Amino acid sequence: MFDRLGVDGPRQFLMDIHRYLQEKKKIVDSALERYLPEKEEFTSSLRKAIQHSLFAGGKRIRPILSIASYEAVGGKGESILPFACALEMIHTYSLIHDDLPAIDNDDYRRGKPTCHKVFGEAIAILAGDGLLTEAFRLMTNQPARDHRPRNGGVMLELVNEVARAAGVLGMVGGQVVDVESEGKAVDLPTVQYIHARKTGAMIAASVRVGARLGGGEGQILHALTCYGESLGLAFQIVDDILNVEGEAALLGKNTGSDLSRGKATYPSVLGMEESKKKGRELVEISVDALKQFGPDADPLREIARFVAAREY
Ligand code: GRG
Repeated sequence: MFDRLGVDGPRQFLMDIHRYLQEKKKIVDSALERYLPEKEEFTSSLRKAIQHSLFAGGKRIRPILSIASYEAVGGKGESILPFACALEMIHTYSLIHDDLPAIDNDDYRRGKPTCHKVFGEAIAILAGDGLLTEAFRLMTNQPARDHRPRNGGVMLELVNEVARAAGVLGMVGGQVVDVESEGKAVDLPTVQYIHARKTGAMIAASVRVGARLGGGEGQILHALTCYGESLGLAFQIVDDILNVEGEAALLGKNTGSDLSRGKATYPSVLGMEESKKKGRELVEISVDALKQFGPDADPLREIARFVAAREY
């Protein structure tokens, strides 16, 4: 098996992770369809722009991580789904805005023309704003029964946690330093700062929200936090590597843009081989963090390895 982080040779799979990802993606996709307001309820251009980006074929890694984490701690049923879908809405908003001419100016995303290419900049900005806001409506709009989880009061804390990961202390804050670092020589702590916030915070929050909603606390939550943070950083390192070595057709977006824009990335600071080594170490740390868990955490273990091996 070829591994994106440079690990060669066959390995034993704990489960069929591709089937698992497909099944969970289907569940997330149909929940997203259900949770969007009815088509009569909002303006057609906005609905079309949101649907274009939301259903363009994303991997759904963040919602799937939240479900896998929820199930790893014994969570049952569907109360995770509004949070899982909210995380995907926030992620999709960030991609729409990231692709805008004022930021990365990308023409393709998820194998399709970017939102602003199809609908114009104004509608793309508003589609992103709409998705971000819908995410918070969805997280706070659940039936009364879902407002009484085992550890009462946790719902408000979870919404706060998602806001923290998405906002100035997380994704948006990291993105600002990313934009401001373009074309400059940056050091490793700066790249780590950018990656941990721009990408890592939402991935770690996805894992933590799933765990907390499923009733995970104490040592269990601590271990899953360590898993999520290491995996989040590894995810963006692989993304950096794919921007150099990946295939645009598989990725559904253009490659080589980081170099041409002088972006702060792991390969630009550490070089390709060291970046792969760092990515491997982080994936190992994330899998090691799950030592105390049994087979219920196998999906999380295999998702970490999927991240290391991903081609898209
Ligand atoms: C407010 C104008 C304005 C911009 C904000 C916050 C922001 C823009 C951008 C966040 C930066 C960002 C896009 C981070 C995510 C980077 C990343 C690894 C994206 C790819 O994620 P995948 O591989 O994509 O999970 P799919 O398409 O599979 O969902």
